Amino acid sequence: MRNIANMFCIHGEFEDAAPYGQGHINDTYMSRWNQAGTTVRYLHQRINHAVFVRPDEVMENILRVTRHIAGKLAAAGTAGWIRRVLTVVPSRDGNPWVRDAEGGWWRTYLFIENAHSLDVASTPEEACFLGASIGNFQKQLADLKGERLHETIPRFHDMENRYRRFHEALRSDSANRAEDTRSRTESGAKCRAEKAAAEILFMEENEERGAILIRALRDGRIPERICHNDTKMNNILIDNADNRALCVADLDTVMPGTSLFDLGDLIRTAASRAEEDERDLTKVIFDPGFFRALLEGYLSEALDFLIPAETELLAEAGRNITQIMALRFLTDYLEGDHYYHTTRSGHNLDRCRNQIALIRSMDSQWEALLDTVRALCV
Ligand code: ADP
Ligand code: GN1
Ligand code: MG
Repeated sequence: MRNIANMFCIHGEFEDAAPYGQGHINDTYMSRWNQAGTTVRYLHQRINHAVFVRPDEVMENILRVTRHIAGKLAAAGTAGWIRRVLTVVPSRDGNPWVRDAEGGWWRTYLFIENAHSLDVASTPEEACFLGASIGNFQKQLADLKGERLHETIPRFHDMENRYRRFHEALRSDSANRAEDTRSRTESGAKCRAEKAAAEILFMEENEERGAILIRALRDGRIPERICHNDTKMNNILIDNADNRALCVADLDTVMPGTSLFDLGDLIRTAASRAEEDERDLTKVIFDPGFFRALLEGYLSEALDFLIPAETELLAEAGRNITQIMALRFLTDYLEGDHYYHTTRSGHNLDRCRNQIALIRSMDSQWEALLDTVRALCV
């Protein structure tokens, strides 16, 4: 890490570095530097090159987006603006990345101090702040000029594409995890726990409904907007001082999409009362109070620019993005866990089961969720 970190334009004396954060995709490290007597931290990430095949384009997007937001915050005289947007630290030769000897791509950000991120919201008020930060992020980017941003992962939230890949994984069943073979084995209990037959059935039954958002986007019924595409709540930094959302991080997938993808991913994470990989499914409850608060926050920023076809789908967005995550976790499980970082056997299947439980919890209160949306969008 010392060698990598030294390739960036950082003053001072390197002290140490350690792995950092809970991300599923990149490898993240925090380093400490002695800058003439003051310890200053930086965040370094090895960009997952298997996931992001054009890291140069990822960084081009991130530079455009962060400079745009920083310019706005500074122009408005926002106090403490430097903690409200990620700042890319260039390499010593002026690039927003460096390459290591193994061909890896690295980037560095200023470390945003006195902030934290959470996997589960603790109060509706917190959910409200998170919602407002995503609405604000979309608003900040609404007037970004120039070329369309690169699609850093093509068809990322395209449910039809995700289902095609799921069916392929199912057909090949390369890790032998699809079929429930408990009747044919000695160790039936373990086998049943690790096979995915029930989850596969759920996905098949929900395929048609899952296509609602992507069809609306493709048919032009809802507008394409610049969005973040990965707004699970632990990608939002929260200020330790007042517990308000401070800065939207993890910008690799900032690209064209629909506002509903971002709202949906936040609903999925901030209105659930459990972490995404909680195995005790009795704890996986969709909380209508957190949902309402989150929407209130989001709409306080976004109601001005959303069109009716978008507001009609606000509840569906939460269900939809939860479904796409269940499907992606299941597909990765069937393929042998190549995509997401996992820390235990069956981790992706646990995540899939958790997301299905969350959908069931939403479905059991669906009419009330629609009433909430209608009440807030008048
Ligand atoms: P991944 O793509 O693997 O999810 P992230 O970019 O989300 O990686 O980073 C991992 C975690 O590190 C985030 O969830 C966030 O809590 C924290 N983080 C990210 N960027 C910064 C930053 N500039 N300063 C402080 N913490 C950060
Ligand atoms: C990944 O990078 P991270 O951990 O914030 C994934 C998201 C999923 C999320 C599920 C680029 O997000 O799409 O929603 O895991 N990011 C990518 O936890 O695939
Ligand atoms: Mg992340």
